[in-house]
Amino acid sequence: MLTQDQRDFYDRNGYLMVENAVTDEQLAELRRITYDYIEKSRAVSESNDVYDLDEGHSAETPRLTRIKLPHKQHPYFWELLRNSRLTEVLNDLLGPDTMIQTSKLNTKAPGGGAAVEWHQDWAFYPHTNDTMLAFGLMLEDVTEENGPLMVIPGTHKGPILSHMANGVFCGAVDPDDPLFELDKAVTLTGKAGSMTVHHARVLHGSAPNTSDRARLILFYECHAADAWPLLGAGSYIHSLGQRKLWDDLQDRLVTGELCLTPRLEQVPVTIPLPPAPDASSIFKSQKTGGAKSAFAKV
Ligand SMILES: O=C(O)CCC(=O)C(=O)O
Repeated sequence: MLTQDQRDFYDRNGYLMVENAVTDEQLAELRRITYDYIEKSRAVSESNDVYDLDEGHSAETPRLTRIKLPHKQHPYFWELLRNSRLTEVLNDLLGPDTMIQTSKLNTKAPGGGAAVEWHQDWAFYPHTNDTMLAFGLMLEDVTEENGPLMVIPGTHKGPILSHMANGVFCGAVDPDDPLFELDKAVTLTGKAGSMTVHHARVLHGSAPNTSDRARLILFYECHAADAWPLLGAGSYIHSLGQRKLWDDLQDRLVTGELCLTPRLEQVPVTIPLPPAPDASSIFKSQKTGGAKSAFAKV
């Protein structure tokens, strides 16, 4: 359970660091499964439903940007979210009825693993209310050198900045946007087993990995069951048809019950369209959408 101070900190700043979010045994199992996936990526030469490959990936030197949807790839990732300390933090911050929006295991390979340009997750998937967050569970130590997550405190209460470039949704803010205050950024480093929490509206990004160690962070993006997607990354539900939509909702329930009466709040919404030429992941949207880099300047 989080303390009242931790909850207040999250409400005020839009982020939180939770130490020892998993046990040593859970961490060891997560690492074993993850390195097994990385090992198996040697046989893969193009991005597919499991892997998003980084530049320079080969059978000799696996380089991934991401393992996609880990909670669907391996039951342990799903079990962890449903029955662990993570579940308690989820209920503390979102209430009893919670759903997963998506998951990803961002693997920033040693020596250059890609930056994630500054953005607000909300810009990708606006919902009827913003009771939404992302967990970032560190599977290896995260230091200044291996591409830590950075956040700008308090921005979850501010505007959603433009994520457009060249007329398309590029999934990143313009580093020259006067509303983007990089000097207020906080870097979230920690020991393996620590977990960051960030609100869906908080501005965040991460630099390339300049170390010789992998940076492995397992992200779970979740929301209260009464937050319903409007469009964007959640828009696949519109093409499912009623039966599959219903099944999908059950599959995404983490705790409590589904809620068929969306809570409508006064939230800032811009529909993330038109998409970048390749919108299959944030890395692809930022790259093919022509996002300007805030990290190139640093
Ligand atoms: O991997 C990271 O450092 C950040 C990931 C992220 O913000 C995202 O995928 O939306």
